[in-house]
Amino acid sequence: MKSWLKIAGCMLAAAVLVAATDNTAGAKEIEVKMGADTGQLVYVPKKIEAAPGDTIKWTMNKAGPHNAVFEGPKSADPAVAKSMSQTKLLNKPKDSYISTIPANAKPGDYAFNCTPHKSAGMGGVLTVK
Ligand SMILES: [Cu+2]
Repeated sequence: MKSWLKIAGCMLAAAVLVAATDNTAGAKEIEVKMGADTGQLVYVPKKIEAAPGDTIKWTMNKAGPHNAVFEGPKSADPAVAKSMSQTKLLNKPKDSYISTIPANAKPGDYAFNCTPHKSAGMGGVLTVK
């Protein structure tokens, strides 16, 4: 009985340790609509705040085709910007893809835009905390 308690205590301590050190434990998914419900060429929202390990779900909404390409030179870490980029154009409402913010992503701003609508101002900024 006593040793059973000891084992249970160790397991609990290990579980607490894992929860405290795993920074993906509280990862969240942020949904970004591509194209406003009213048909404007914008991302909704266009300002995103997230942490390493979080994911961004880009969903085609209105007035496609759209994509979501991060700009290396306007990002805190160009390699991370490239890894999160979604170059494929989506045209069908509700089609989506997911970008994961790497665990080692450098904090700072990452600018993104839509290739066909960049000149129309379709862009946004992800701030990694
Ligand atoms: Cu677009």
